Amino acid sequence: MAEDDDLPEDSKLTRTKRAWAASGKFLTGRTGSDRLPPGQHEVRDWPVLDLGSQPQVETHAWRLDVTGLVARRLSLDWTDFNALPMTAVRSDIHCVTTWSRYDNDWSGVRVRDLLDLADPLPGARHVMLSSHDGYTTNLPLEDFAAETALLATHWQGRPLTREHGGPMRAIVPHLYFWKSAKWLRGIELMAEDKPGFWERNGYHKYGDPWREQRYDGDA
Ligand SMILES: Nc1nc2c(c(=O)[nH]1)N[C@H]1C(S)=C(S)[C@@H](COP(=O)(O)O)O[C@H]1N2
Ligand SMILES: [Mo]
Repeated sequence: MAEDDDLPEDSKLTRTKRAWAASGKFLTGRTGSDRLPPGQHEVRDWPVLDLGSQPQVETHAWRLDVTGLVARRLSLDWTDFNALPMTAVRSDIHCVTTWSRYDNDWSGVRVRDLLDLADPLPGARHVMLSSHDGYTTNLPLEDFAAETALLATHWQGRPLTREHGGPMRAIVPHLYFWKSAKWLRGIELMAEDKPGFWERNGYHKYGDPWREQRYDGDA
């Protein structure tokens, strides 16, 4: 797995998005509709956004590790993972770059079901997700364990494509989409919060689209 040092903190994309965060671009302060959070617009296609590398993760070499504050550390291979109960969830995507996409039919393993196996210790409050491209993102354990949060392998009935994070990605639909790590490799449970990639580059540590928490410092 790539270390944080290998990440393109100085790529054009990162510099541009850091500048948006610094200037508050896209912040409207308007209220959204019942379904569309403030400052968002609906799209029908599905844009691809990442740091520019789309790792090819072969299922024979695939692993998912659950580490940190757990009673039982897990290291699952693809066969172990696919033996877990599968769940289907329909949800909307809200990306911080202002597009939203309705009615995505995901299937995969409910995050909660996996966490139950690992048995989080009482002090576990936050998680850090890390991916095969070196990407990281943080969120509260409670949000990651939400009823609708999934470790998704399928979208609209078909296996997730590589560009969208296949063979497996996180989906946490109630937060901005940057929290939904593609090509997920590891889940670390932690006592204290710690910023991931975009959270170190000007983005909000929580990222609730309904409160328009785009950038670090937004209420
Ligand atoms: N591993 C990884 N996951 C990632 C990213 C990334 O660069 N690497 N980008 C995030 C961002 S900013 C967004 S908006 C969504 C985009 O997912 P999509 O390309 O399937 O639309 O993935 C998120 N998860
Ligand atoms: Mo994003």
